[in-house]
Amino acid sequence: MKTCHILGVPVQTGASRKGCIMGPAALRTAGLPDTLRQLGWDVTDLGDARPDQYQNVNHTNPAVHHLPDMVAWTSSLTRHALQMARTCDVPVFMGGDHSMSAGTVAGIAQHAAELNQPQFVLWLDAHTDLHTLHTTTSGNLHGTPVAYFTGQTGFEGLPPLAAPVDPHNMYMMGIRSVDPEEKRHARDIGVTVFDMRTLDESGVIRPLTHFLERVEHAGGRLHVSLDVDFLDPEIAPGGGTVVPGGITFREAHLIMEILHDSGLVTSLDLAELNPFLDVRGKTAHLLTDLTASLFGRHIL
Ligand SMILES: [Mn+2]
Repeated sequence: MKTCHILGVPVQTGASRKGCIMGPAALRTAGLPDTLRQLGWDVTDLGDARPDQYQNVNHTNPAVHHLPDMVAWTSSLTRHALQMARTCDVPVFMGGDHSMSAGTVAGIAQHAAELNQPQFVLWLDAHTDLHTLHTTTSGNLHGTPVAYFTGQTGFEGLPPLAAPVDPHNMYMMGIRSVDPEEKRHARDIGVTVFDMRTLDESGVIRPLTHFLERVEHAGGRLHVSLDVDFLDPEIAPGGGTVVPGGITFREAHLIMEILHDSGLVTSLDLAELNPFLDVRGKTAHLLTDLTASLFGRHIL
């Protein structure tokens, strides 16, 4: 039986709106752990992580806020993710705002390096989250994890990375809200971005299949990071940074089923669920159902 360890990550200080702290509780209420058990997985819910000891860290960019929180969460989550990756088949991280991924991906990538396998990341999000501490104008640090875990400069105060993810192994889908600095950065470092126009024109299957072939060919490990705002706000209202024109219900399930069929996914983030903004648990249920599709349930 394949094993899955689930960790709650109640972090909300990377976002401008409070509420993501309730994300893990909402996903448990929606039945995520039991849903995976019913699919034949050996599931262990590790409970919620806590941040490490806070340290006084400042930054020259006055917009940056809650940097000590991000530092404390990143060091804690890097350690947890590494340990989970060593001890189960597929770790799942229930957020929490997307700043969580600075730590989860850092730890996951460290494990891939131990195995001498390349780490790939599929970033499913309306945003590229490619700001550094210097380029962010909002100061919301959930807009920075990709730049951090791919080893970009501009993260003074954050833990040094054991194994940065090669930007050429980063694929992004669903992107439709990008700041000019991020656009330049994505091009410069070689991240592959399938924006909504590309997906409208070609559908989701071709770019995804192309990416999965690359992962398989390289003998890579694949982390999937799913942000609520990847999805259209009509079906997923429970996020603080929703953008119209997102992925539909059918597209989202199709993506998860293709990912499952590939057998390549080795870890998962569920980010940015804000139950305070959700409508009767709709988004928590959708994330649970999408995770079920990724773990082997076929519904369409
Ligand atoms: Mn995000």
